[in-house]
Amino acid sequence: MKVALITGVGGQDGSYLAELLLDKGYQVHGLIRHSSAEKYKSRLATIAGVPERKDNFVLHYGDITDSASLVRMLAEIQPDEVYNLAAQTHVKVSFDLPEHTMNTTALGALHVLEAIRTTKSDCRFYQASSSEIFGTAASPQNESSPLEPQSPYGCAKAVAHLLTASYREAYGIWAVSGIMFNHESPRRGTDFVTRKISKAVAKIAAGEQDELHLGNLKAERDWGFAGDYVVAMWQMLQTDTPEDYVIGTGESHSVREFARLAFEYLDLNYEDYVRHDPDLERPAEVINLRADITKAEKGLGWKPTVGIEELVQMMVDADKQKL
Ligand code: F7E
Repeated sequence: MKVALITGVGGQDGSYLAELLLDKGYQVHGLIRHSSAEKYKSRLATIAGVPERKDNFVLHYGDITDSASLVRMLAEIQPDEVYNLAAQTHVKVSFDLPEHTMNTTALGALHVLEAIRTTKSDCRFYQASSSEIFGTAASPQNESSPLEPQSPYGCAKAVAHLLTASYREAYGIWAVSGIMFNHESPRRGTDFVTRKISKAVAKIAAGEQDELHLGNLKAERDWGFAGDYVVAMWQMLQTDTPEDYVIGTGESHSVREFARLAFEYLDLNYEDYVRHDPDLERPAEVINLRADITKAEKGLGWKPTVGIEELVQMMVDADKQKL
């Protein structure tokens, strides 16, 4: 039985990845911060409620800012695969909490890499890298695009990305970065724009909310379905040689367009409800991110299965049901 360790297992990606690996017959160990445990119980409910999954799933309280606990855990679990998904992942929050973001998102990755090195683990390591490392680089962005991050979060992810490559070169650790463009789902946190929109649309349609306040409506993102992206994470660790891959859909859409599609799905006109709020804008914005996934298509045989309209509808339907 293969053994995997997932940091950030209580997050959107962590919960989808844990399900995928459990269904493939892995024993999965998940690292979760004590303070997150209650909050993320609902995301892990699809594991707790299924005996075949639950029996092979072990939750550990821990933190990627605590390197000693990571060393102890690696020595004890002896995983075949380590997926580092834990981080402070909100870009706007990173402007308010730059040091915390660096400590978790950049140094957290370093702690995991150091733990692998010092325990002489021969595990394969996946680093959750992000399209935010490209920032203002011309789109479509691929594995060779320059790193031009525009936020403390983007900078922290760039450090983690470069450290992963450095540990691969310097110490021969089997380590890769998956450069993931935005990926969403009904499990997305409500402070990210897609879920903020889908939740608001459901509430407005039910007469429980009057307006939706948004920041930059012109920014364009490449939005895919998180369930597809965790498949790519796993595939990256099954290849013959450790290599980084860009993962996205190859299409970008503006925030305005996402909102329009979500409102239209419930026969509403977004212009009647969306209000621009400059306080929700960021000190620096990334205007267009669009993935060039040629390498992933060829090297992994990976393709997204959910388009923008299906994604919007899936999220609005889920929020309607939750109401
Ligand atoms: O913003 C604009 C905002 O916060 C998307 C994270 O998973 O993907 C995510 O980062 C766009 C931006 O995601 C609001 O200015 C307008 O242009 O949903 P978001 P993000 O910043 O793209 C990358 C790949 C990651 O790695 C990150 O961890 O939407 N926007 N109005 C707004 N954004 C938010 N959150 N809230 C608004 O009211």
